[in-house]
Amino acid sequence: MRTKWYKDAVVYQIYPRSFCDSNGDGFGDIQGIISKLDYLKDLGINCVWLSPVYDSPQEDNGYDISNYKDIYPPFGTLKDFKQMLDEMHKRGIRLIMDLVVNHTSSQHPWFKDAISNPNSPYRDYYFIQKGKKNGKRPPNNWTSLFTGPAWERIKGTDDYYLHLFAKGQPDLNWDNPKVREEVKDILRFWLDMGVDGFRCDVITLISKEQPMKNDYSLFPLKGLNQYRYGPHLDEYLHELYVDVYSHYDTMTVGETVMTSVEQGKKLVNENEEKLDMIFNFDNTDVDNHFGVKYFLKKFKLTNLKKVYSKWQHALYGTGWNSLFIENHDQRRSSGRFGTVSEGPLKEKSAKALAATYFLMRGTPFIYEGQEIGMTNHNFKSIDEYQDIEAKNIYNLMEKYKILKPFLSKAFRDTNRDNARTPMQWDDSEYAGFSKAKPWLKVNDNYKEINAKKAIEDPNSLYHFYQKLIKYRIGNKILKNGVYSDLLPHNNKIYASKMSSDDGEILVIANFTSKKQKCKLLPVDAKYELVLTNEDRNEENYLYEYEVRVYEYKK
Ligand code: TEU
Repeated sequence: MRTKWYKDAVVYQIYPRSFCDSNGDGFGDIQGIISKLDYLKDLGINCVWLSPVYDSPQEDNGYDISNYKDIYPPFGTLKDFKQMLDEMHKRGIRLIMDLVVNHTSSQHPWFKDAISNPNSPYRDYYFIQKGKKNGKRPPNNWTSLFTGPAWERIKGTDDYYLHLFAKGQPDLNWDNPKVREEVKDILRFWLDMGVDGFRCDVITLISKEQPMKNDYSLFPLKGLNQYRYGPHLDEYLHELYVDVYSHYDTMTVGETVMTSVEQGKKLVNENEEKLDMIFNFDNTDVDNHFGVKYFLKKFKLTNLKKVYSKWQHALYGTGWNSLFIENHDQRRSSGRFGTVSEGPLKEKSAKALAATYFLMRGTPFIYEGQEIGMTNHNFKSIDEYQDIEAKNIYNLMEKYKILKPFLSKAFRDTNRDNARTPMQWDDSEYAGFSKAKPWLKVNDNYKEINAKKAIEDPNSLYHFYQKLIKYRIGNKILKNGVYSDLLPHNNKIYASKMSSDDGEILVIANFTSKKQKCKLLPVDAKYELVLTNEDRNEENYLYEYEVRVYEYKK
């Protein structure tokens, strides 16, 4: 029986290698997470999304899995995992795992067998095809999302295998019913252990058009239109729901890169029984062109408003939204979406953004460190980077120097390592993340920005999130209300309303560093001011980055 608990959830994403190291090897681990569960409980969240901890060669930091039913040893053991799960449940915190089944690692036994033996039973678990010109050319011109060709030649043969991401991430052939049964078996393994659901990695890429053809479009990502919402996607997602999810009280949120709002509606329509929510990236694409994060575009508040209105209205009455501004693939939100990344207005602007994205219809997600205002890191050289996507882009700029003037700033500001620096717990060495030198540099600002300092400051962003979370969970107006944008064409003030039979909630925020006149501020006493980041609260005016949340209970 599925209770749809996720509609009263606030989810905290943990990137395990960067969260907390308990055994002094410079690498986060499960016992480190256990040691911080009271911190999460005090913050008020009631669900954790845990990025992959499965056994993996870690070419893509765990998004390349070699054993879906065991733990990567530096993270700990299955015993540690079960202890963590129990400790989370004791605190009323549910756990969703990262399900990465568009591809496995090339070190997975299935793949190793498939490429070593043309008659392997695992051969068609993957896309292995003859190359052209006696193997000198790949089967088609598709390119990888991590740059370069999407086909890798199998040594000593004329055959190639498909990898939409890194070479070490061969795509699974979902048209093979045996592959789908393997995935269901993996899901049941974790659900029977008590896990509460899954974040489904690039799940809209799993169905590829057959036969796969050359792509003669001008877009650099060749093949995209033959797999981004493939012919059998709906069918496969529904199959997983009927055969697995429907038998447990689960939540599923799909990472659905490059999908339209029409496709999103189909994916989360509760009557279609596929996914409960999706991460669509229209919001994080407002400051780039064509959804390519390296093609930077100036941020406009009205563009963000358009995205939120589009998705709030599209899913109202049929599905449910996810609400997020950060994750492990995105730059930090500090300094993004109209906020400022340093100076006296940094935290105040972050509070304005927090209230704006948090109080709509949907489940809010917080990425580790977002609650204390962690920022991008000023990496000094490519040697300090670790992310495979970042390194591939850097190598592309080295190979084609002409790209450098266009991509360097974008590369520095948007590379994924920005979000993966160790969690800043306190002002001790390595920010309290570890006793040893961490796998990735700690941000230089850890003495100013850390959880200990945030908790000690009653006016901190941390405490603002704590209040937001407490206000959000169980709020009927937010759960059942309909969203409306009160100032769609205003580039300075964000004003939204949630209204339902239970009442109204207004969120009105000034996204500028100057005082702004605002006639929308309610004067009727029936509107109670429930949250703000400003003491002055003047009639008809909002101070710089001032946000006010009003509630009117019917
Ligand atoms: O991300 C999918 C994906 O397309 C991103 O990596 C994208 O490149 C990023 O949003 C920046 O543009 C998922 C995981 O979240 C990511 O960490 C993995 O690297 C990727 O899939 C492959 O599993």
